[in-house]
Amino acid sequence: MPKIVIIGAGIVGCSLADELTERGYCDVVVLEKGPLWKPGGSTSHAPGVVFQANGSRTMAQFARQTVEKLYSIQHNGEPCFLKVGSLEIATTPERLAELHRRAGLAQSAGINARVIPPDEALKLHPLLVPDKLLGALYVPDDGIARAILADEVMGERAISRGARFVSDCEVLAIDQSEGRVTGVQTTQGSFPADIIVSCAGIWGPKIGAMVGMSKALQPLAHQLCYTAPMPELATYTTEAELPVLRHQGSDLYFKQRGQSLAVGWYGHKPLPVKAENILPGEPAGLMPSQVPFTPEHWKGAMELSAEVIPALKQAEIVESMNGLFSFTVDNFPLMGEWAGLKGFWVAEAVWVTHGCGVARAMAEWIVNGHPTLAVHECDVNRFETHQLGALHIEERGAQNFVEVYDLLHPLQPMESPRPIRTTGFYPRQQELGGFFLEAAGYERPQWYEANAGLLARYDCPPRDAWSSKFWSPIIGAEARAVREGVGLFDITTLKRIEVTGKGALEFLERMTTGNLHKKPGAITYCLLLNESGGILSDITVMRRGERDFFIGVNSNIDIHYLRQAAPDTVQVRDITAGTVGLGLFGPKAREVAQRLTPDDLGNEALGYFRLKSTYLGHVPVMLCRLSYVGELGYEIYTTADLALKLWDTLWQAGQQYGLIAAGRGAFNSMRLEKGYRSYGTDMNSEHNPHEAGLSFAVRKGGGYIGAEAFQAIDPAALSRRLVCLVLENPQQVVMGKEPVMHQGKVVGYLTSAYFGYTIGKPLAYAWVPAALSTQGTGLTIRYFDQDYPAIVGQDPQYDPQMTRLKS
Ligand code: FAD
Ligand code: THG
Repeated sequence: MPKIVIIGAGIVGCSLADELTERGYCDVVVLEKGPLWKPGGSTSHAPGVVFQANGSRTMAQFARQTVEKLYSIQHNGEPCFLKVGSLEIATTPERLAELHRRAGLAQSAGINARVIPPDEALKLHPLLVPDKLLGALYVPDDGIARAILADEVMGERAISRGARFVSDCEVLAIDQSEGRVTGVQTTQGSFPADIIVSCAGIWGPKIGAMVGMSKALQPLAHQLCYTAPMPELATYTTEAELPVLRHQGSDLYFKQRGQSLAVGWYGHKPLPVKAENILPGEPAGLMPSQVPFTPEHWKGAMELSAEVIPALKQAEIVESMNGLFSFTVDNFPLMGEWAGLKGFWVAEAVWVTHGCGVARAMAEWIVNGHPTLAVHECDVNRFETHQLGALHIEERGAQNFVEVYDLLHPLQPMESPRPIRTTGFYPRQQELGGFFLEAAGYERPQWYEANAGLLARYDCPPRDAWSSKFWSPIIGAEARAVREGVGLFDITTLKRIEVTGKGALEFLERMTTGNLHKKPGAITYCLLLNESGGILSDITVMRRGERDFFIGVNSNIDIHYLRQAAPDTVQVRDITAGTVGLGLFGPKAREVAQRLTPDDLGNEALGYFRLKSTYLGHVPVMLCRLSYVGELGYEIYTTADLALKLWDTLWQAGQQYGLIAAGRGAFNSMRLEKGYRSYGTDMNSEHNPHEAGLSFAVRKGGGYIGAEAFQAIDPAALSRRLVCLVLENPQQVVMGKEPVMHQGKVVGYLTSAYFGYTIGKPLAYAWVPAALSTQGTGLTIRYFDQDYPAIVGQDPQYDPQMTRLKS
């Protein structure tokens, strides 16, 4: 059994000790620099307000598990969770619409949530202003976590199973040898460890620095005040009965504490603090995770509060704090084993709300090799290098603080700092009027204004105001023009690696489901599975030479996953930034490319899923005959220095064929029509290849990770499936993630959604129960407060015979 050291006894550390010892991993020591059970971290003063609704299914599940766990454990006979419910209130029509959208997100994650009228909200919370409310989002199972008490209960339970908690013990250094952790040095001597889990919250960057790890986590101060007992609350005798409240429109939240109210405020400017400057108890009386209250930043909070809770006009503030907690560059926590040091794990930037769920996933990960829930959004190894710079972490962290309650469109990019990464095609894309969104830090055109003229040829149905954001009808025109002619797509953001060296083939055959024993020049679409047969990624493996593979992967997580498993003779190299890619797709793609090379590009010479190294004009390229948009054509790769030359070469050759530059919008629409899954959106580690419709990508026989589990699955007895839904009304466009209903009940949720411009209908992929997955089944999609009818359709909708691709 491994020796495990947990750093920090906040909600995450205590819950993790509980979950590990429950699974029989009892050689656990929790080191805490403060006193138990109120050591002075963020958990020690958090009001513990829990709202489960979240745009991420995984985060919502973490919250649901936290509520269930805290509600089930008792401190002196009382549950550690007060299920008082929550209300998010709307005072504007825009916010009311947003609450409908949030209700949908919550429902699709299995959380009981509904929008209620003002009178119902007033009954639940009589202090609310009667005349300004338009409605509220009500989640009956939300409430208040009694986090410190829960820490004690979970900690004592872990101790009863053999864990040790050492208080007043500060970790000062991490010991390592040959790329593995071996233990920690503390103010109370050294502790050996095979596994160290840093649950240090806002001090996470400081612990990271001990091993040379930069953590994308920014501590920020946040203001919270408590009122004196209020006469309006005089009749309440328990800790809390009123639902917790959010008034996002004014950056406020509220909870009851007996006869007082707590008022939390995000309306002030961001107040970042450096982790290394967070010192214990300075000035005296403050917890280490607090900095002195700054009344100038509180200005306006009470006036805005009184607009929705009039009783607060007279209320006196008796306790006030600037409390520190963590923000990250993308709002997700940091979880998992850091790729830079074996045995060094992290569980940080976690709210109380998600604490127990995160801890459970961490324990499963450590004990079983992978968690039950999909954690790719939270993986500590997900970041691009540029995201790990101090300036970036501070700027994006601060921006996420500002936007914490903002009404954000799912496609909305941050405005600053941008641009960060640009491909060599950027100047040309700007000349063509590219409308850019950000992808992995790269500027990536969504469409090109230069194609506006195509609208005369291709009409495009109108959309509602929400789905029209970050969208243009030009997207539709581009998609159709590519299907009829040829388009140029920038596919540089697709991650690329090289796997080379002695044993590369055997290594990849173990790691992937592909049959890779093919002659150089072959391309194979295959999967990475975990031991339980869950999908970790879908990739394309291009065999360039006997021991030379070029692989298109989905994320940095894939790269670290392959690298950590590679034997010493096999090199895994990320070549994304050093190379660029263009997709030349459409029925005329071959004619364009053929003008640029004397090599025969005919179907016999360079068939579907084959690659060729050649020159297009002056530019050395790798031509790969595959297409995520489902048309004849090539992915074309070259080195970054030749980007502009490649673009210009293709552009010139394409003019007589009507070549257009096409953006990501058209790309997505075409991908969805062709039914190609997008990892992380359509499927993830919670799904097996049969359910996801990807069993064709798994080779017969075994020898790959996950084979036993995969072979044990009965494809005739699946409980759910990924299906293609077709909406009949062309004006009913949805965005993805909405709940799917059947006979008034939520039965599933959408993954990707887009308008299919060639088939002329909106499309959406969705996870639904197997019993509702047969073609022709009628379902409804809840979009804001509307029900849109949809039918399970053929998958894929476009070119199921593959005639376009293979000709
Ligand atoms: P912590 O509770 O900070 O625990 C980390 C522990 O690590 C600390 O006890 C620390 O002493 C210890 N440690 C650090 N370095 C070392 C070292 N070198 N050696 C030994 N020990 C070390 N979240 C919600 O979900 N709902 C809310 O309503 C809410 N409100 C909040 C209001 C305020 C004012 C603040 C500041 C935060 C709020 N949060 C809320 C956020 C929440 O409090 C935190 O995200 C959460 O408590 C973090 O838990 P943790 O276990 O990761 O960290
Ligand atoms: N291009 C490359 N690599 C990639 C992607 C890509 N890796 C990550 C991601 N995208 C993988 N996704 C897909 C999805 C489908 C296909 C390729 C990559 C594809 N599928 C064929 C099909 O299902 O019809 C496979 C046919 C076959 O196996 O013969 O083309 O966009 N380089």
